[in-house]
Amino acid sequence: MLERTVFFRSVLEVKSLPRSLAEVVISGRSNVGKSSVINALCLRKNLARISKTPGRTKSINIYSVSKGKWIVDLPGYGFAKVSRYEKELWSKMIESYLIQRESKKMVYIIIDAFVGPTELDFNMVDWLNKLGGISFKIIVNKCDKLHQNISENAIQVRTAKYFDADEAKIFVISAKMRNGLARLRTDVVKFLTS
Ligand SMILES: Nc1nc2c(ncn2[C@@H]2O[C@H](COP(=O)(O)OP(=O)(O)OP(=O)(O)O)[C@@H](O)[C@H]2O)c(=O)[nH]1
Ligand SMILES: [Mg+2]
Repeated sequence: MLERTVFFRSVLEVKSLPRSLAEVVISGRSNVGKSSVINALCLRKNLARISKTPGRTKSINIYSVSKGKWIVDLPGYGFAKVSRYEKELWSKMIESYLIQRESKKMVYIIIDAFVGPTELDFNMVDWLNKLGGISFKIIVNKCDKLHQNISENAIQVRTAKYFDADEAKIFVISAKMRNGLARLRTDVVKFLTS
């Protein structure tokens, strides 16, 4: 189902978005691999633009899986090398998206396997928990950067503990090597078809 995904549009204003039937959201720190994960999920190379320089995805980029069924690529949070004004603009965009879009079914927060969860990731999870009513799951990306002798299961268990979350809500993947994607794909498709 995800193979036929096409770029839909890029927006700076949440208000300018039309209604949709269902949306899954990809969120995470700048450079963590949000766009790469979307490409990997959709079995594509260049659907979502991968940044050589972090902080590239400055707008909300929307990909249409089928009519009204979207994968949403949010701008990355916490990129150091932009002005405070720009940072605030991005966080406002992320927040208003998360607050306003009623058709979002799941927010996937990507964290970096090598770096581990950062304060910004914990802040995001705290914020979502406090807001309430927004379901989220965690994707641990860039697992190819870890030692081979750490099992995916161990990463899953550890990450669940960090975020005080159910292990079933953790996905351990490498967008680069295209590992661990089957379970994630099934999950995404479920939210876009139910
Ligand atoms: N080793 C490794 N590198 C990865 C993986 N996924 C993404 N990258 C690299 O990480 C960098 C950032 O990837 P993007 O997909 O552009 O990340 P992003 O989160 O969309 O970045 P912004 O849009 O700038 O916030 C690129 O150089 C990717 O090639 C992975 O699974 N393993
Ligand atoms: Mg990106």
